[in-house]
Amino acid sequence: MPEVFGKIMNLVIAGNGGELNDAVRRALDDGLEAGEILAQGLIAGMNEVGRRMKSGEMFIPEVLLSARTMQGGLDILKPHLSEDAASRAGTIVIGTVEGDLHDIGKNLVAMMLEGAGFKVIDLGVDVKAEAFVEAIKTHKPNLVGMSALLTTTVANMKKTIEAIQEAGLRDKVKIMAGGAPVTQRLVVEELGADGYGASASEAVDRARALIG
Ligand code: B1M
Repeated sequence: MPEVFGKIMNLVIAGNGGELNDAVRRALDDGLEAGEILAQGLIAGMNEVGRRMKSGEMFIPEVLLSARTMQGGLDILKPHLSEDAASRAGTIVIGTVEGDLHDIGKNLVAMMLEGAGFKVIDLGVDVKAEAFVEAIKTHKPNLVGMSALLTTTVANMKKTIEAIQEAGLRDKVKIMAGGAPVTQRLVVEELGADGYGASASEAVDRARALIG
């Protein structure tokens, strides 16, 4: 593994945005793949932040700093992660469900979908079921994407699907969900979504398959 991945990982953990941005740009200049920089540097760093958060070695302000640092790196990688965006593959409304403020994974999914040619309407974080419903009425998407990172907010994915159903819109959209606490079985069999993505690239494949 190139040494730079370990460096990027440590800069995410340290929350050192200035040096991280330089390291990411240098890695790109050196010809490293954007996808590898993302997986082996940024995401690996954030996984370690998660481990330290859980064990009490890192606290919320530090985790926030790491999250902001990672977002800066993502912004630099964004144009390099884009696939051929020549044709619009469909429209997707995406958001992190009510009660949940985690947006790094959702942003990554949105970015990859955009790169793959989808028009993405990002509703942000803490998105209420009614806001998803309103967005479907306004934007008439082919697909709705929900993200959740907390076990306590997974219930709001179900609440959102029910609200879409109650608004008579369920047969107008496909629904995809993802995030660390959910699985294919939970999302499709228990929540009633149409598809699940374990990662941003899987989300792109699933979106393509669902929209046909
Ligand atoms: Co939070 N947090 N956090 N946090 N946080 C987790 C999720 C946690 C696992 C940490 C831990 O304890 N180990 C834990 C959840 C435990 C649980 O419920 N099972 C946790 C907790 C407890 C909390 C708070 C409650 C802490 C507190 O206040 N006491 C609090 C809740 C706030 C709230 O949301 N209401 C909180 C707050 C925060 C910060 C604000 C400090 C910050 C978020 C900053 C931000 O997002 N802007 C934060 C962070 C950064 C994390 C960790 C460390 C990293 C999450 C992340 O960005 N991962 C996280 C631990 C961890 O996951 N290792 C943790 C990187 C990202 C690329 O991965 O989001 O999984 P991920 O997305 C992936 C896939 O899941 C998938 O693709 C993405 C890319 O590959 N995916 C989809 C995601 N959405 C998808 C949608 C799709 C398809 C695929 O289709 C639509």
